[in-house]
Amino acid sequence: MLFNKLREYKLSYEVYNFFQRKALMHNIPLFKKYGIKKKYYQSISSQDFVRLNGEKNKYDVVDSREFLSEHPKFKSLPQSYQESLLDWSRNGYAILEHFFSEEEITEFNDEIDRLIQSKKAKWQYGNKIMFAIHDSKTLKDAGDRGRLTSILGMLMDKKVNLFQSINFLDGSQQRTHSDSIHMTTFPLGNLIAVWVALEDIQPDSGPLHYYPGSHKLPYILNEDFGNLSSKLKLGDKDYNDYENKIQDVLESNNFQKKVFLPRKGDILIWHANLLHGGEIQTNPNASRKSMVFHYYSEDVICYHEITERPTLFL
Ligand SMILES: O=C(O)CCC(=O)C(=O)O
Repeated sequence: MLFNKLREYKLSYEVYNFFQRKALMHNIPLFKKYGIKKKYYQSISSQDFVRLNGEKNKYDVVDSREFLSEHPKFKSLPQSYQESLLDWSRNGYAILEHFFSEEEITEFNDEIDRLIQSKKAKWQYGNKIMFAIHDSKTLKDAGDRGRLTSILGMLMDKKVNLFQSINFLDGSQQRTHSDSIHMTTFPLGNLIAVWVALEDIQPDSGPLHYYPGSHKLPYILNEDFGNLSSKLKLGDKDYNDYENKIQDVLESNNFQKKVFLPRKGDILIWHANLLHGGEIQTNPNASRKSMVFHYYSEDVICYHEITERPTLFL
């Protein structure tokens, strides 16, 4: 209780961050580039960028259907991948079927079992294994596969770096959100995510859902749900208030929800601002083995809007 109270004060993590210079130094040249008067360990939020105009990503400006095929990587991809990727600008997601082979998926699942059995798996937020890539070369290599990062780099039109992984054995049942409230960048939009099906996904297991086209909505950041902080203290809203705001946004727009029911080895790539979440798991016995990778683009300020912390690259 007291610990949670302390966490509301920026100083609590600024002191910790002071000793994490190496993990935070990525922001230092970018603060300089954008004229942000901050130390590497200080809190940072969208409020620090209000007077700046961040460049938009290429395919948020021009249509991938017109220009993506000019990319040297594009022609080497299977026809079905090309079709899905061409709609990146319009949809904010792409589905690549059979991306990982049966053997690769078995290797990933065995590795996760091993992490769980050896108690190396870091369970957080209920049922999520966070950052398994820090404990497993196999899983890190899975997210770092050149044939994957080259596609992500093509969509972002810049190099991307794997930042985080999440492993699930069952559904997250997480309400609809955009990743940009958790992993935020300046300029906005420099995050990209991949969802990997580690088994055939059943409708009653709490599959991933997403709203095609919703990435074009304005980004919902702290100010948009009244969560402004003061010099010393974080805003007084909680994550539930953010989720309610997203629900309001969805209710006042007309996006059609889609539910992802992939086969083992299929992947879904999504845009930094695509609204998505986990369906309710209606079968309590169903598993939903899956893995998410989040990547930041190179040379952008990386932080966490909801907690106003700069991102630690550990
Ligand atoms: O897999 C899910 O149910 C949700 C995953 C998600 O929202 C995320 O990783 O950002």
